[in-house]
Amino acid sequence: MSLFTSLPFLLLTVVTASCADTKTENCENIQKTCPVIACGPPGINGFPGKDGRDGAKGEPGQGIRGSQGPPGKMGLQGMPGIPGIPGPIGQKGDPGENMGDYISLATSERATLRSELNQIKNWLIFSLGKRVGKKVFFTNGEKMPFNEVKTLCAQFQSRVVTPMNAEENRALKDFITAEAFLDITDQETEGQFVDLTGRWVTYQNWNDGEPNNAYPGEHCVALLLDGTWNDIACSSSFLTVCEFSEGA
Ligand SMILES: [Ca+2]
Ligand SMILES: [Ca+2]
Repeated sequence: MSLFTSLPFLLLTVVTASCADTKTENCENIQKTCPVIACGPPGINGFPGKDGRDGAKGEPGQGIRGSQGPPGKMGLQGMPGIPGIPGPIGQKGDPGENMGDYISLATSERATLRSELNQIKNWLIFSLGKRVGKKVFFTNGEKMPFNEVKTLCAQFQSRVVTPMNAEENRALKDFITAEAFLDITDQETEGQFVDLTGRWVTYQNWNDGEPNNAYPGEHCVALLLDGTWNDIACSSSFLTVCEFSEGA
């Protein structure tokens, strides 16, 4: 045993021997002031010491990196930017056309177009149609029931042919190559023939014994090849002839 480690034991021995030579009261007083650790009561715990210094930075972890998260919500619309700098002034333009010259040219072109259009119309009438007064007759050469003839003529802004006088009736007779429907019926009142506007026809040119309203009822009218009329069934098929009004 070293001297340093045996020192407390030696001190305790000295004190004990000293106390044995004195009165008990004095000994107790001595013990109250005794500096030896072995003879006093346990001390109170001291305050915690100061925090230690930060340790060295550790190595990165070896865990698996997570997947990228979804994009965040769209932010608010930004404020409009400031107006840009005005561009440079452009070059001076060409002088405008004289409005009077333009109108004159347009008028001249319209006159030319009108003349050409009339020429084309005359060619069509000469080759395909028949003009009488302000009427022009055209046919597609087809035979069909009255209602279909009426519908077809209306599609071309015209009407089923209707001779209003002997001149028109003669022109129509010269034009047709087969018996043709006229725009005249007595469908509303038997025996009272009117055109499709409801107007009673003042000019009539019936064949002998016509109209006879033969069975099962004849309420439409056909122009025969000799120019006379015959009341016939509307469901029968006759030549399609439409009349157009010039200038309409
Ligand atoms: Ca009839
Ligand atoms: Ca008849």
